Amino acid sequence: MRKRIFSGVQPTGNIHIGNYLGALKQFVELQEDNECLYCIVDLHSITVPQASQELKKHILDVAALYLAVGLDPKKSLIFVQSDVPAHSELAWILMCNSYTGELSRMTQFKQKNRGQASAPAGLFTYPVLMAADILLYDSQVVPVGNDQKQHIELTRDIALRVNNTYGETFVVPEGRYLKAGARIMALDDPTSKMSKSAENIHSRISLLDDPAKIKKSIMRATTDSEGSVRYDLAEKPGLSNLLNIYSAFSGQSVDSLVEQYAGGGYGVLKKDLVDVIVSNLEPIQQHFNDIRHSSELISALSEGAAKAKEIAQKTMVRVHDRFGLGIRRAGK
Ligand code: ATP
Ligand code: LTN
Repeated sequence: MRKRIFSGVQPTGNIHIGNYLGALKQFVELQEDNECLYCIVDLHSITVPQASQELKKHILDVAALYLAVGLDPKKSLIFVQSDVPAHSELAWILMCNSYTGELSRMTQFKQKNRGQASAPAGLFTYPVLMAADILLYDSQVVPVGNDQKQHIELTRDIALRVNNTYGETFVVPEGRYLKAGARIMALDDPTSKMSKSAENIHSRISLLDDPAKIKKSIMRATTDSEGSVRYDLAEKPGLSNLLNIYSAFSGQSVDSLVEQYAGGGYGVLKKDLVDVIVSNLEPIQQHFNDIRHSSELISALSEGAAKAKEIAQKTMVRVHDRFGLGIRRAGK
């Protein structure tokens, strides 16, 4: 059965292979049999300061990458969050139905807030804006990496709370998570996830990296001194991460890779992995270069925003009605 799917990616920094394998690849598969909305969540990205020109560039980069990896604007709605003002509006209403206690338990907030004497309030209420993104479109399924599980649970809690208090208002969404082990870890520190915001550029491979950079990042990736090729997330997190990446890009199982490289050292495996990544990213980069400065990209985003607004408007009429807000809009 066709489902309404929603997901979002922040336009901060270059999209990396963790985002691709963890999120974008699923987005492309899902658009075949579902009604998908994919949002570039620029309002989320300003929870940390952004240079305006950089942010504008990153929004278009992410949009172009969405298309380059295979999202088709004829099949999926692709749009920018701030083009649909209802996201912020619903976020406020949901904030009034969220508790400071539950928000302070969010691990992503605790991590991002670490060491700061005073954090922007938006960093704290970030998950409520995410809940608004999802609930605004009556989304049934939200494909995300495991790191977002807590935010999805919070979204469900808020939806149920509002439904119980104000009457049936929201569809309660479900998360669709990656298999264990499919989380891509940082190349320089396999105990933390690969992230756009990490300082060391060699901690990640961005989808737009050239072959020389990819080679450098993989060859210097942290492994261990044991030297034998074995999949063991606890004892050998660095090597296991490389095996996961290899397997995800090549479609070859981890077991068969272990067998293939058992006799050799890490160097051979790393060298082949570079080739596998480069050949997978090449067509994506080609497509990206073709469309990044095209009118096709701008019209896809405009059309996406217009259609998203229509759906959002309907939900907001319902929300206003349940809460007793917006007499004019609800028409009651
Ligand atoms: P940040 O550096 O700000 O934490 P990020 O790299 O986590 O950013 P997001 O925009 O927050 O990127 O995530 C986009 C999508 O990619 C989300 O669905 C997220 O769960 C997924 N994702 C992010 N990092 C990874 C990873 N290392 N492995 C698998 N999936 C990931
Ligand atoms: N918080 C998410 C990005 C995000 C999102 C969403 C994902 C914002 N709104 C709605 C799914 C649905 C992240 O950091 N990956």
